[in-house]
Amino acid sequence: MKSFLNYIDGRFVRGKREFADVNPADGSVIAQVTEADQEQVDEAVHAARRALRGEWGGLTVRERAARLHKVADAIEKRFDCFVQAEVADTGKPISLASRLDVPRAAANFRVFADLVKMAGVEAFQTETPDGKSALNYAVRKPLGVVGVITPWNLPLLLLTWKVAPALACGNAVVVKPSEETPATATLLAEAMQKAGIPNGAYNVVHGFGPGSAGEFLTQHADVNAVTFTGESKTGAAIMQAVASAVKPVSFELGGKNAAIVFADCNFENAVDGLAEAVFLNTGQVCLCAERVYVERNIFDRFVEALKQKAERLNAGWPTDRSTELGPLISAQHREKVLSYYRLAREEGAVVVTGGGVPQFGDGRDQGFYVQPTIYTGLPESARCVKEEIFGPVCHIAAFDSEEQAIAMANDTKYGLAASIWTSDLKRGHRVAQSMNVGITWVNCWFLRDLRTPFGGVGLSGIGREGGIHSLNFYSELNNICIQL
Ligand code: NAD
Ligand code: 6OD
Repeated sequence: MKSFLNYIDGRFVRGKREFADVNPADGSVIAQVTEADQEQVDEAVHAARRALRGEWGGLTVRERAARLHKVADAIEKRFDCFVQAEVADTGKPISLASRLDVPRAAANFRVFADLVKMAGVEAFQTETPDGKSALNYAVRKPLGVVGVITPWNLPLLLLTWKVAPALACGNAVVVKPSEETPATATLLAEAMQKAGIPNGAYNVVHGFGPGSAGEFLTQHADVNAVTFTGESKTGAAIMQAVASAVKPVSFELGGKNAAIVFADCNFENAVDGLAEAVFLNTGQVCLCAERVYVERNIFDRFVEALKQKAERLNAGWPTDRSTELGPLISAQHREKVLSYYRLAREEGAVVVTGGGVPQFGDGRDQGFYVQPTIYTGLPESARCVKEEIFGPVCHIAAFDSEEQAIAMANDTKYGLAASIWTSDLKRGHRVAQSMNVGITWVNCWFLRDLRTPFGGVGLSGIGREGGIHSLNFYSELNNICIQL
């Protein structure tokens, strides 16, 4: 049986306790994972601090960027290994891991390696009241040791989305991947070694949140900043943990994202786009649309078309290249999603399709699959319309005017992403600008340019990452003022 170990100061080390890593496709145990205790988290943080004082801290920006390109090379060299590990851990279809997760991991390193070399400094020539002048300029310095805590839905993509800019800015990191998906963060340690990233610059501690590695890391006195992706309530707990030390945080949290489909849209494009936006990764993407608002005169046609798409999704084995829909991540998460399926019925939903568990007659029946599900007929106040479910499910409601659609879409405590489907460009701009979210797509969804700001408002997060926004979070600016 495979073991996933902690990676501290350039060495793979075992902890005192272990937990099981489960394949969500059939419930089998695929590896044992070592759990980092307080002492090992301490060691990892101290190793990171030493790296900052040692070879890693002494590299120039250009040298750091060159090493990050080598990390990307090392990921690409072991592409299949990373894909297989991600598929086994998450149950996501191999086609998805091959086209999204692993290529994006390599791209994260390349993009931030290139961006950091181009990041300039601000400078101002200042006239003083007494007629003298001064030059102000800012220099970028690393924050220090950054704690990186990530979820299970896009494990490698989301981990490298934070690790790459943090390292590019000269920080050392201690990462705590999700307990559900320990594999690729561990494989990444091997890629770091191959790429010549000095010992201590990248450390991995495995474990859980409260009372385990996650909490030990966020509460550690020598961690300078915490960057976190996960549930909003976990973000709130981490915020409390770092409050007394006033540590900077970057939070990418949950969502209850809306899509607005106008009657003038390209119908086929909108249906294809929404099929992706609702069901990709079995709905386990923070950007997925769980609330779909459709203009009344195309409502029935749209609901029928999306139903056809949902019913044709191939829920195969994740390792099969033709599979389109994998299982949910765990038995516990499946129970949460099924509890919302039950609640939707209690709240009076019309079940357009799905709402249960598929039967396969093979090992997948021991896995964590659910049916892709579409509801209509719920009031906007229903819990299923208000709360993040994080499964392959959406509620579709009709609207009669642009104003009404905007009001319905914005009636949420979350504010991560929205998508607008229309052929009227002016309306596209107008509605997009009125969305209370961090990211709005028009006639597309999850189309990413890594230089753009990414993040949410309200319960969906604090701060923006991406491009210069990542560089700004992962560095401190020291303004220097020189009297001329
Ligand atoms: P989660 O919050 O349960 O766990 C995320 C990570 O935090 C895990 O590594 C976990 O071990 C750790 N953790 C849990 N409690 C902790 C604590 N008290 N202190 C320190 N660490 C702790 O989230 P999840 O279930 O893994 O992921 C799904 C959630 O993540 C969804 O809500 C989804 O919307 C959100 N998400 C958001 C984004 C985004 O970019 N906004 C991206 C992906 C996922
Ligand atoms: O594409 C990204 O950079 C990103 N952070 C995606 C987040 C997806 C949420 O599950």
